[in-house]
Amino acid sequence: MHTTTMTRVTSLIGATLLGLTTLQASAAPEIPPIPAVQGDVVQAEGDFKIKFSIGTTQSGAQYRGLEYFEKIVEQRSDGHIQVELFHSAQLGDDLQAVSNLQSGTLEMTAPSTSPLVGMFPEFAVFDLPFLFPTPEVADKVLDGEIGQKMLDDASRQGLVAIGWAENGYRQLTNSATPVTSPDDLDGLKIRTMQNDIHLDIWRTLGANPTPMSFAELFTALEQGVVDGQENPWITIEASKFIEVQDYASETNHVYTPFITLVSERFWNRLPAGYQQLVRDAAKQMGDYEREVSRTLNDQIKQQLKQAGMQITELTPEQVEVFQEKLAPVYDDWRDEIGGELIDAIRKASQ
Ligand code: TK8
Repeated sequence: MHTTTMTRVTSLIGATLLGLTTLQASAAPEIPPIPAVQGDVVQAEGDFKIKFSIGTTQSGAQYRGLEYFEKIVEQRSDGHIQVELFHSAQLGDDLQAVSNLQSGTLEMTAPSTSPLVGMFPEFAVFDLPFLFPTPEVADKVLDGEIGQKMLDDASRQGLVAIGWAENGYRQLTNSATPVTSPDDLDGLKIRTMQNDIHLDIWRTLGANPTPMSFAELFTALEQGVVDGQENPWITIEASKFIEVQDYASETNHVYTPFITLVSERFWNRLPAGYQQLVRDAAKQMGDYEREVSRTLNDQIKQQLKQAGMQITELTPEQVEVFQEKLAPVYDDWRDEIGGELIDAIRKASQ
């Protein structure tokens, strides 16, 4: 192999190793410990097994939440309910896992709401850009009447919706260029979730969006099928996107929740006491997962920087340029989503 290529390859390997070791070497993120189990043992008939599968990896905040859920349910059922956890789409990506719940081959999953908009159009409101100014506003909406009504409405089509958790604020990464304004997106191939509003967002910004399952994303980035993607810092880190993405921009352009779903077939077999236990555990899981997600968010961003990812923190003026360019997305979708729901959520941030 030609000497220059040799030196380039060795320096590349060196850099990557350096980056990873820096990531590993830099102070491990302070993850809030899994809390103690609250509440008494629930007496009920029968023994049950819950397979709970998610699409994100084992080192993300979501999986920590599942570990807490497992602890609560196994302890408070005195072992009569056993929970088995699966991550990294081992039992299917978001859409496949949902269909496995409907067919009864899987008991629980917690997908992002965005890929489910085809089944539950009301979820599209979460995909509107810059709708939730803070995580606290998101909590107020999700833990309030709006969130409860959405869970009730989504308890159909063979599913029971029992809680919310946090995927988080999405950030843009890519392998081609630093992005400080929509102009820098011209022609960039961006992977989006399988969701028409996200496609609309990135087309409106001037990029070339492609809808794709999360399970295929790392390989698509590695092979250059797409140049970039957008996800919260924790998912960017936990999915090792730093290995295939050099640049990131802190856009915070959409807040994505996770929704906790149970197979209706399984739910109907559970005695009432255990249904309430699973519902309580899902609530506690969601609260803890949010805490982990918010504690880690900035720490992970700093870690990615130290590991060599070139992160652009947009100024408020630069964010405004994105917001103005995306205003038409609200006009495009207001009728379909319902102006009332959008206004109610906007009111929640006042
Ligand atoms: C994981 C996905 C992921 C989502 C995406 O299954 O697809 O980019 O952000 O978290 O739900």
